[in-house]
Amino acid sequence: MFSLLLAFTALAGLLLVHGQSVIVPGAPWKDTSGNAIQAHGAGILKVGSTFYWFGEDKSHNSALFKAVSCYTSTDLVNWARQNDALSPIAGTMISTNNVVERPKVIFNSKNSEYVMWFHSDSSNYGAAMVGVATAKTPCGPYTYKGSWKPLGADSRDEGLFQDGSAYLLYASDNNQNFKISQLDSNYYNVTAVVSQMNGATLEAPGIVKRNGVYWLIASHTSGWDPNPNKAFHATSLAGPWSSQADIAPESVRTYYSQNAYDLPLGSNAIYMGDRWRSNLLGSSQYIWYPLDFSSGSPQIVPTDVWSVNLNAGKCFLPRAEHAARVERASTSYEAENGQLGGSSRLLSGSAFSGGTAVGYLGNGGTVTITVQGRGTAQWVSLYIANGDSSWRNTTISVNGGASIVLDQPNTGGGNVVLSIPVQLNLRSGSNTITFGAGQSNYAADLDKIIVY
Ligand SMILES: *[C@@H]1O[C@H](CO)[C@@H](O)[C@H](O)[C@H]1NC(C)=O
Ligand SMILES: *[C@@H]1O[C@H](CO)[C@@H](O)[C@H](O)[C@H]1NC(C)=O
Ligand SMILES: [Ca+2]
Repeated sequence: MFSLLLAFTALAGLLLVHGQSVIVPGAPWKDTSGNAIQAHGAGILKVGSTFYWFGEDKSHNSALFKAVSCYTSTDLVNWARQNDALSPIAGTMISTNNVVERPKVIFNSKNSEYVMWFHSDSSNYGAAMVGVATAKTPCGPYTYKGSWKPLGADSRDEGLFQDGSAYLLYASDNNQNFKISQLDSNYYNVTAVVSQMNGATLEAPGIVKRNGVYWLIASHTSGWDPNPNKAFHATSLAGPWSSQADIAPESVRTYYSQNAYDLPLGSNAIYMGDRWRSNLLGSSQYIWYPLDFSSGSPQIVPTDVWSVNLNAGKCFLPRAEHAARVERASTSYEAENGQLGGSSRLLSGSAFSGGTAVGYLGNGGTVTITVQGRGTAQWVSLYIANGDSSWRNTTISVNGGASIVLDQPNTGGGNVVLSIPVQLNLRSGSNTITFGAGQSNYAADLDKIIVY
């Protein structure tokens, strides 16, 4: 897959953009004003050459409704916050005491109107409804039409899919049965169930159509915790749907994320997921990766730092980008080749690069890795394993300077490795990076780092 995507770069030049030029899954994403992007449970709408990103504003670190935000971009990297698309209305199902999740917007050409559907629920998720709102412009603000149970049945996580007609994709019947129902010609309601997957226990759905085949991407149900999201295919939305297939190795639990939206890109797509942080919801991160269809079944390409060429409909890997821009490749450094300090120790494991990682970091253990820098702020990905059920964190000090603290998710096992990005100011030439100094808690085990 990597070689395939690398081959793309030979076909088209890279477009340089101002501001950010790369997508870094799991980093704190900022909008063009420098504020944290608050658009969880994403829905993307394209109008002309502009992308609109709708999502849940969770800056209040609560599951309760604050706003459906609207961001615009022409490159999928630099996002400008616009007015809120939907705001709370007291005394309704979209009050600040209720839940509004997974907003999705499609355009209804008959009425020249944008129609937003969302998961509308009570604070204990007992109401299980859809909500609908409309506007004449993409960001609205939208006028709320109401919330109800489609065809009288539950609807929790949902998505929309447009294919001539429009369809609601939703977890129904207490999240047991997954349904696809057709919308009426106004997109104000559903008319009939066209497909029902009994006992599928699916959430967080999106559909991408490729060469006449519908690919449904969805997670299973594990609350805010990640699980291995799956793909199903069919040649009709009415099914029959295939059995489930992996879009990533099961052990990494979709790289600690849950599907929110799947955006077609050329002959592939972009997987757009959420890395939920249940005890700090506003700090939940965005996990967007290339979704490669070339093997015949969509596979996430777990790329630490990447960019998109919309004109060519391609994703770029950093190595290719660097080759094109600065003729420099990313460099990988094994933690076990660093200088161990204090009580840190080498750990063996088949999941680790080189069969070895450094453990017992923090709480008196450190490792110092010497890397080459370019004299600028550079993305560095830490490949970590954290078998706890909770997050850890590590201190990071560059060239003996003040430490920063980087949060480290639980990775789903002591032998499961995930990469976590951090931006560090490196000087030109040799730098030391020390992990785990001055912290009394244990950091995750460190397998290697990649400097981009
Ligand atoms: C949606 O359609 C159903 C079934 O036709 C109907 O019972 C219900 O009243 C409609 N809801 C709205 C809000 O229009
Ligand atoms: C790092 O993790 C420890 C242990 O979980 C926690 O007590 C501490 O508050 C965390 N530090 C930061 C800065 O988040
Ligand atoms: Ca290693």
